[in-house]
Amino acid sequence: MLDVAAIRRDFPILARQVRGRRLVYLDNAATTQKPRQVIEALVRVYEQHNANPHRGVHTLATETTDLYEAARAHVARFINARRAEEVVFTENATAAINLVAHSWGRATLKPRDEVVLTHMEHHANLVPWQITAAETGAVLRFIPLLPDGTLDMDAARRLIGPATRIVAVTAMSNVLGTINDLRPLIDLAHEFGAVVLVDGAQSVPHIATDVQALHCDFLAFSAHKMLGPTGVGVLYGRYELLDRMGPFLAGGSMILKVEWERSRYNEVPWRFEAGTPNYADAIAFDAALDYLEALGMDAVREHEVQLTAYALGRLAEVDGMRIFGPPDATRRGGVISFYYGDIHPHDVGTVLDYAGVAVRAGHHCAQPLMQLLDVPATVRASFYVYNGRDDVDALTDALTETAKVFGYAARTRAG
Ligand code: C6P
Repeated sequence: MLDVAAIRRDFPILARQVRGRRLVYLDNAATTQKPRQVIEALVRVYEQHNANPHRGVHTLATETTDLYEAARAHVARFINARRAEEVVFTENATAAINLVAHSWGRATLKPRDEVVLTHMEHHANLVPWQITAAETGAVLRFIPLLPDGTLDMDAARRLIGPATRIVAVTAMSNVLGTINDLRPLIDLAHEFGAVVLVDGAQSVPHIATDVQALHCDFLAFSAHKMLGPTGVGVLYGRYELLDRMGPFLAGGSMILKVEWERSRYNEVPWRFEAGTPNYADAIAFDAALDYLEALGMDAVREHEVQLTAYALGRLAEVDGMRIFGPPDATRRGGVISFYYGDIHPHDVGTVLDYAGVAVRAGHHCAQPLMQLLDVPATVRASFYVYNGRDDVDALTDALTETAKVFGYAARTRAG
């Protein structure tokens, strides 16, 4: 079990108040807060080592280069990649997916080839494929959802076939919380010679990830959703695939030899890291991984399953509540989206803020999914290692207050 009280002491921001109330931060699927250890690591880079990596022979440049490459090696260990070179640092998960859509997708897709996505994808794993499909003549196909918010695997078996070239699927929905059973999908895609990109933006921060056991070809995620700094993302790619991929951005660092008319590109992964990288934040990300490893990813997951089960129970007691996603906390992550009575989610979010409770209200960058759910938006509470039952209680208490503010409206939809 996690010691939530001790963990909270590591997060300076959790000591502040919002509108005179204790900050109850339940917007972790959007971004997480940072422990002192990560903030100090970032300060240490700038106070002690700062220089441009891979560009100088002086001491500071060598130190920064070593720390930057050590962070890469740590990420590789964290997801059990075979080698550090399989880890490309990007700006965020979005940039990682765009890199694959651009560099792998544009080079390999032909007219009428099929890219299989799902109905629960974030815009980051949808729009890049729309663009690539429009450019190549490829066709997008979508695995639909069952009423409980899980993937329709029978439909998936019908959709994935000889025309499938790429399957791009989220490991965990940022709206429904659904954790997808990826291995059968990946095996199916591989039977037909397709490559599989897993969007791990919501899963890698919360569930131990082993890319070798998963057999995925690409995995994208963001440091800022796992206690790390903003501005750092990761693209994991199987080395053989990355090695066959051309660059996306071009300029310094990604080259071996430049002539006036042509250039020879650098080795993987530096081929994909044009320009000065965000080395300071990548180095601080290393400290975030240390922090998570010290807690233990299995303990993180167990904590969230228990907290989510508790929250699902408490929210179900609230009159007029419509909760989306699988009812079983073991089938989902710590993300709970709901629609409360007839009150617009933005209004709910605003009233909750007056109680110090931070949730996200909106379409969560999943507009087509909102249409499927037949709502304009949802309220979403999402948990992490520093959340406890007291946070869930604060949420449900504040929801009761919200019903009072909006009076009878909260009951109409339920009735
Ligand atoms: N979802 C949310 O509030 P970036 O923004 O690149 O770090 O992550 C993109 C992304 C990709 N896939 C999934 C499943 C995601 O949830 C996200 C980010 C945040 O739900 C911000 S929109």
